Amino acid sequence: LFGRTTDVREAERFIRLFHAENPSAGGLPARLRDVARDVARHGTYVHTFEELEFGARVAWRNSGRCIGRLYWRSLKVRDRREVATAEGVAVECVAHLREATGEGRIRPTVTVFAPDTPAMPGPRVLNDQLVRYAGHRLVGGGVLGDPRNVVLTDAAKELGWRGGPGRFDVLPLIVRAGLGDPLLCNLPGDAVLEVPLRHPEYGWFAELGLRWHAVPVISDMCLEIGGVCYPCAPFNGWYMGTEIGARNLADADRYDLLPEVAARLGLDTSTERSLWRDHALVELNVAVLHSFEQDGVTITDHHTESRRFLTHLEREERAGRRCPADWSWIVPPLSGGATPVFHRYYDTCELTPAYVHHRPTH
Ligand code: HEM
Ligand code: NRG
Repeated sequence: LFGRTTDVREAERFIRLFHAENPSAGGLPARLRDVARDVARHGTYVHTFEELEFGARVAWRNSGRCIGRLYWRSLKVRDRREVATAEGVAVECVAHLREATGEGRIRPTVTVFAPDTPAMPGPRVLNDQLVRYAGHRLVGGGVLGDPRNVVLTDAAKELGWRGGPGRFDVLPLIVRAGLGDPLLCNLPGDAVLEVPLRHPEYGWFAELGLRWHAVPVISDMCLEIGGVCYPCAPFNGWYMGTEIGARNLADADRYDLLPEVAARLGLDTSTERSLWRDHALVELNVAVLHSFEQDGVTITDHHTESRRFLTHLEREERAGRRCPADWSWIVPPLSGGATPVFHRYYDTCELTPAYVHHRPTH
């Protein structure tokens, strides 16, 4: 066996959950019997579209690290379970980007490709997100671009990619089907919306030449539903500004821009006590929110999103459900204590369906 067999107890638990939350579906005993029979005969079973859609949405609802869960019911589910070839996956990932981007009106979307079965593992995208900026190793040491992606960039070059070298070169997709060789696929430029960053007050900010892509599409997590693993199920919502302004562009092991922004702001960087880092962080985050908003690209700020998340918790409680949350991921990386999510503890249980990080494949 190369692939994976389904645990029938997991399957039964999911089918019961689906019917408990969707009483109009009907026919629970018959469905349980059919699923048990299919698992016994074939080692797995096939979800109905309704089960898949519900499973993908509940997996979002169960994501303890995600602050954006208030709208979990509105997730758009693209059922592409018939797609298992590398070419097919690449084509559908591009289609996902176009549909989810919506010219800036971003729609939370997941595309579900073929699952692991006892006979064959499902396809996989090796990129951790569909859109990633290259990190080019420089000869004298150091990295041009996003240091987070040097290994992926090496892999792409190894497979023949000739891009860059710039600071924001969009990497090609690397897709692997079943046990086959990886396929390289360049993303068409018009499928990748990007936002050039500028500041509402400081004209020089645009000269820094910074940009970020509009849509975060996580493509290296496995969607687990009722004992079935979908190893390729790229999903997206929209960005919270701090992800870009307080982490991607600010972290010392990412774009590390605080010293440059502080210098341009004319801050005193000779002492930590001038709080130049904090000041630069705020202006960087102002620029991110301002630029996305001006370009009509959906984005949220951490104050609004924190309040929404507490509304979500209240709703879940009223529905009689446990809602897992991981404080260290929920609290934003900027002004944590100024947001209401900071001042409390959360239920740390783990629930399925779920999006999970699987063993790295490269
Ligand atoms: C993590 C916001 C939609 C699933 C996160 C994080 C943020 C966030 C800020 C933490 C990221 C980090 O610190 O690196 C949002 C917002 C959304 C959204 C604003 C807008 C609609 C979604 C959707 C899904 C999802 C549609 C799945 C269907 C997750 C998961 C994680 C996460 C699984 C953890 C990722 C990991 O472990 O690396 N989200 N999210 N989110 N979100 Fe969301
Ligand atoms: N911090 C990562 C993205 C992680 C997920 N964030 C979301 N997810 N907003 C980054 O690229 O900065 N989402 O599905 O919307």
